[in-house]
Amino acid sequence: MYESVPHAGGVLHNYVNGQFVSSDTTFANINPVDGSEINQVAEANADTVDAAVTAARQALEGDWGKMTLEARCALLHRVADGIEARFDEFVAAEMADTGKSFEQARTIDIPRGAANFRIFADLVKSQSSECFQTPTPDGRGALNYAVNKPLGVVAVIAPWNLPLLLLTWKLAPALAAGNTVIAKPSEETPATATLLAEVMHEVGMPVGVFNLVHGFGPGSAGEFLTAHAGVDAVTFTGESKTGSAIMKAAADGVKGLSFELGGKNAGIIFDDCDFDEAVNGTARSVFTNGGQVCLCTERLYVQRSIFDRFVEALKQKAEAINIGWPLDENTDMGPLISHKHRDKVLSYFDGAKADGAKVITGGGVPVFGDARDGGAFVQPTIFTGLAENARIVREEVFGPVCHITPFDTEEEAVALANNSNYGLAATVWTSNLQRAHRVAQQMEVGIAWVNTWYLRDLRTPFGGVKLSGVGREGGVHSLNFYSEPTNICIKL
Ligand code: NAD
Ligand code: 6OD
Repeated sequence: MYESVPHAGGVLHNYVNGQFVSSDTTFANINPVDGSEINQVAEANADTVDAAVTAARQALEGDWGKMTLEARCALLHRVADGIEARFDEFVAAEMADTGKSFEQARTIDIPRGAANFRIFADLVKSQSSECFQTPTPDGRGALNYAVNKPLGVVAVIAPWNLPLLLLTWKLAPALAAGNTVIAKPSEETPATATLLAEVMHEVGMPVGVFNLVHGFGPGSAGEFLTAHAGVDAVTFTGESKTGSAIMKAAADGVKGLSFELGGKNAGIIFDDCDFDEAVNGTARSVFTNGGQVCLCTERLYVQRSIFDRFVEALKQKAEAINIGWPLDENTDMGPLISHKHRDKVLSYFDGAKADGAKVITGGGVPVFGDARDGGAFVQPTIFTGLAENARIVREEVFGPVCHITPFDTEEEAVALANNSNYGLAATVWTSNLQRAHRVAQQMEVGIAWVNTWYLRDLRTPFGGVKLSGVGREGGVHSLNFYSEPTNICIKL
């Protein structure tokens, strides 16, 4: 498997001003399945980041700024073609960096990487602008309309859980709207972003339009970027506390910000639901990608009349999950992203037990008796019995775990679900149509699913309230964020 991973044993470079550039400092890229080193990564220093910002600024004023919308969109479709042409390499790289299953990388992560370019290349062609006929005292009137211009140089900072999907989710609309970008993937998952730089190069993206810098957050490429005076806007996906640090760094330049942050998402299961669908859907919403999706459900509220039956059914689902090698076609769940993250998740498990939780299943580390014992695996885990102020019920764990609490009335369920500092997503399971609308509309979140989870239409608004984010992306919301409308007022 490792022989087929692009750049295995080599060095992943930064991509600045149309060239792959190395660095005096490198760091190791580790495969979380067995703890082995995949390759080294060139860490961008402040000068490299500065060169990337300069290149991006120059590109705005060069060929890219002069390119027609049609030509820009055609180029973005060629980027999607380029990802698809090297599909197997992208899949192998994503699996090696994250340990996620072949099935997930093949059906979700990499296809969405290509789809993000296609949808925004198409949507931007129908981006509209406002137009008003304005009365004036002399009766002649005025015509007000707006033209959309790019924001300028945009920093795109991405997390490790869905590396290509989440990087391109912001990169594609930024480019479609005519901006130039500096992308910084997570230090944990540098590989598919590097392959993307190769694709950009191969399809002839004008020099400086797309730049890639590798590194960490504080004191490294992330901080150099967010504090750089030449960056006009920062679009970020990651932890809420990182969002707060970026907001402070970006304050001096009064930069535009779009944040998709953490979640502590609730699932409400009413006793009138389709029981099997609710169990299957909830298992998916808790354990997909090892629980490392910001939209995953970590708090479950189940109506008391079906509580014991539901807990038992979800336990059986959790225990049937195959944990293992990414390439094994039977694998449902891989390791967590790193040993450091596993330590954090396990500390939440220990805290829950110390707080008196009942362990329904899991709560520890699986033992394989092979090289996977060097990996960052944890067991799918379910707890019950804790009060709502317990740490594991309040804080985002970002692992394959949920806590289940019974409720009696609809009002109680709504209050419990909304009792959170976060507000990203909620899931409601019910067969009662009126209740579905009533409850979904009361959820204090950016997205509420009813009888499904993570069903996406990329044109819809996506984001969070409270600690879960600032602004909305998706469809026209993305294009609006990455555009600067200028109002033209013409006296008639
Ligand atoms: P993270 O915040 O640790 O890191 C995200 C990115 O920010 C990385 O590229 C990192 O290097 C960079 N970074 C870290 N500190 C920085 C700083 N001070 N300045 C500039 N850049 C900095 O997040 P993570 O651990 O990679 O991802 C997991 C988190 O992301 C979870 O909290 C999850 O909920 C959240 N997330 C949210 C969404 C969403 O759409 N709302 C999607 C995916 C992940
Ligand atoms: O599907 C998406 O567009 C998206 N932004 C998903 C976020 C997942 C969080 O981990």
